[in-house]
Amino acid sequence: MKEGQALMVRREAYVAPSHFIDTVELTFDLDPVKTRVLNRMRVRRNTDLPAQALRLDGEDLTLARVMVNGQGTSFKMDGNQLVLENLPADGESFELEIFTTCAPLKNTKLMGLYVSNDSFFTQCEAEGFRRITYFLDRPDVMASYTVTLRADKAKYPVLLSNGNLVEQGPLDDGRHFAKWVDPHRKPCYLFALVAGQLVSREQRIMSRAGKEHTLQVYVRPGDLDKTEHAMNSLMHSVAWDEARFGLPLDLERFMIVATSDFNMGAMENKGLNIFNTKYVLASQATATDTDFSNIESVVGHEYFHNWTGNRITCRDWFQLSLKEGLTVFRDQEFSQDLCAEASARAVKRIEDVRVLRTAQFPEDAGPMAHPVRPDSYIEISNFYTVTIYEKGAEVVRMMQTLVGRDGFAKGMALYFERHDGQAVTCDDFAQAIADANPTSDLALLLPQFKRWYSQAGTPRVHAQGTYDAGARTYTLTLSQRCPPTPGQPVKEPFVIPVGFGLLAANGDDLLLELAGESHTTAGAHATRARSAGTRMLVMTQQSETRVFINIDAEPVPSLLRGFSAPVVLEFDYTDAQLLHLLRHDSDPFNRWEAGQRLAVNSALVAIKSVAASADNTWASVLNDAYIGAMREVLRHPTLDAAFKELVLTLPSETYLAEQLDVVDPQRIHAVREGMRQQLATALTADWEAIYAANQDTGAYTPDAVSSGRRALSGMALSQLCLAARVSPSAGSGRTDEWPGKTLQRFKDASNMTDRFNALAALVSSGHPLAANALAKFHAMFKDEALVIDKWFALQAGATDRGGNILPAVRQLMKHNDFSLRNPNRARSVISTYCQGNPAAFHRPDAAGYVFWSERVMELDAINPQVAARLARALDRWSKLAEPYRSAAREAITRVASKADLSKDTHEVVTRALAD
Ligand code: B3K
Ligand code: ZN
Repeated sequence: MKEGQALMVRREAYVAPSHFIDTVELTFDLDPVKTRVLNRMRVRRNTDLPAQALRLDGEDLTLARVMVNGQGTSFKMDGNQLVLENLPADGESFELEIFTTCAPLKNTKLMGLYVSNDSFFTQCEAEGFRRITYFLDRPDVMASYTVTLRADKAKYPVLLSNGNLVEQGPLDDGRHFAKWVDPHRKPCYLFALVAGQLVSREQRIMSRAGKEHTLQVYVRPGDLDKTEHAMNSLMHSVAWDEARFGLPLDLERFMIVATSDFNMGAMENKGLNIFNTKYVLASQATATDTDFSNIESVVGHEYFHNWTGNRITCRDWFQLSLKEGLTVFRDQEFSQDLCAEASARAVKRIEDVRVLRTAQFPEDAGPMAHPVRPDSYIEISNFYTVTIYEKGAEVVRMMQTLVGRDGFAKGMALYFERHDGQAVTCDDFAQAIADANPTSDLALLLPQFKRWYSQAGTPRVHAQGTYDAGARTYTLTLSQRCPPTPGQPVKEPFVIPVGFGLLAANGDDLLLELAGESHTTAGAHATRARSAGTRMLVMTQQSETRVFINIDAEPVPSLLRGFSAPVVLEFDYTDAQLLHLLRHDSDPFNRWEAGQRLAVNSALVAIKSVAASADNTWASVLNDAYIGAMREVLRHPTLDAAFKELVLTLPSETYLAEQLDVVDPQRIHAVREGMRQQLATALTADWEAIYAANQDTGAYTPDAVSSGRRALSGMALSQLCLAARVSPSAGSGRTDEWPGKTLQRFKDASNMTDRFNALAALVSSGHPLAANALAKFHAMFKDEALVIDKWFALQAGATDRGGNILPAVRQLMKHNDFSLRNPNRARSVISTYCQGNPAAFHRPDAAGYVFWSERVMELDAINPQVAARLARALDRWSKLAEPYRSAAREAITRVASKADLSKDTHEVVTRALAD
């Protein structure tokens, strides 16, 4: 890869397509070695532009024939493009027929048409359709598709494509065919086909409008008993989108198909979603509560794309967040709305924010930082990022905050009224939401609000509060700044909604009255002026001050409630103030956040302390007040278990690293481990009580309440096994019994969550019983690929003891069950080690980085998308302390200098080196 710059695609260079393709008739003769594809299109020139050649994209295709209106025609190749000149130049349509072949069995990139477990699957987003046939492979070219599949009937009894099955029947030589017509125009990235030995669970449903639909979930024979949850999730999704946004299912038949070889989570192809098995298959014996909840949100996510993404799609790939940010927002809202209790909604919000802060904030601060609507890319696959998805969802969430929930629903309605059937931009979306709410802050501030789309980086909001006892006022000053990011040295102020409250000494929310704001006015305005609880302060300036009046005693401020904006909030809280918020804040997010801040503060003091303990062990990082507060949370009579588990979970090593200018991963790990051990030993009796109280969650259901109890009891086991190792005489004095009890729990468990938690507790404590349990676990689940992924990941992610993990990982790669070609399996070992186990990966001897560079290069030759994701493990190299920093740089340089690197990996490593 040397052309780098030349291959850069720029948003500003967008031009409409030279031609339109109105209809596409595809005929496939499916054969793993050589599949023949006949593509007959009706094409017409875009008469708004000067006449020009038609340039069709293609990749790894063998071209056999090109015909225009039934006649052979001249063409030339320009790189990967098929160039047709001398085409009919009037606005009339013409028929273009292209005959190509491709080799699905050799397709290890898993883009285009490929074979997995003897079945055919496709993945076209973003630019995979060009690996199936020559085409205008861009999302603003929308066509009607008719697809005929022909294949051996015994080997491929099920033949699926988008839309409706209109005809099927036998052919000669044991072959058969199926013909599908999609009633909806679509961009080619939503095309899909599946062929193979599959079975399906089927469900008929009736929409609110009285229309009947068939829902199907296709899996390999033997997996049918693991499809009930996916089907239930799909039914909930259909009902939710109709109820919340008035968006019904627009197809007679909606299919989900699972495959075990898939680059990502799932794909929203029109009417024929293709999923990674990880997000479909679940039974209580094989899937954890987290798996169940991920399935619910991914099934929801893909289904919601049917409107946000498919009915209205992206004009170009720079607009990716138009569909992804919005659809993540929708799946987050869906999961929250399915929660019966308010506390479970809060738990879901905290989990979402945790992902944002541990994955997106580092991205926004590193070499791959990009705006929610990027300005350029080399390989679009690299921009399916947490910024586009999760930060994009936060931007949509802020819009909802600024216009209200009903206002947002009105905005969505206007968006569909204006743009249904079109390929549009992020501007079109924001404009529709604002226009539907003309008096809202969003409408008034729209150009400034849209800086969230154009400026990268995480803004930092600094807050300062002063109480004046004489004047009975509380003065709050908020200021914002956003650090520079690649290509954007200076930022303009953002619109930042800051959820705000003031807590009295008894913990109650104070009445909020702003100086100069009348409270004599009647009606809605008066309510707004004098409101207890949360008030949304909309920041627009670099710095602004507000004065709250009639405050009788010094309050404690609660800022950024509900995490109302994707920013870092800086406020110089005292420990006493944080303990007050942890105890009383009416906003559950900030209650949790207060506990996290306390833990972060203590961790940072230890990490930054000059005098490291001689052997890098840390016995008393946490103070008594913190431990007392955690005990109070554990013993709290009404807080629910899921919330307790979140509060007791210490900030991750990655999150702590982001709070530092120079990162010593070993030091961070040692301090955090010390904190974990302190909680384990100081609270042993409480952990025992918690385990006893939450051990039995009754007949298995993956609902929020019982999942929360399993999560908390799993945490208790893990803490008790840790206590047994570091302090066998703590608590009841018999902590050394816990590893044995945990092994028994592992054996007796009636569901995967309890079983896996017990196994993980043994493994993470490094107890000798772990080896035995791991072997048993493998033997029990040797035929369950998704469980074996967990088995691999647990070992690759285990606590490093004296550098033992890297050799174990190398050993795991030699295991019979290991395969580099299967993305789930490769990720379970390699990504877990390089991206999920910082202390094992960042070795002073650089062996972790050597391993990383070998795997990136090895994977790059097989599957560039998987390689490029792994390549991002060293994004934050420039923050590392020595010797890590130099060694990491050397490893990245080694990858960057490899000949024939894919443009995926090339883009990631060259951006990293420019940091
Ligand atoms: N839209 C797909 C992502 C496809 C990525 C291809 N590199 C999944 C999703 O976000 O729903
Ligand atoms: Zn999506």
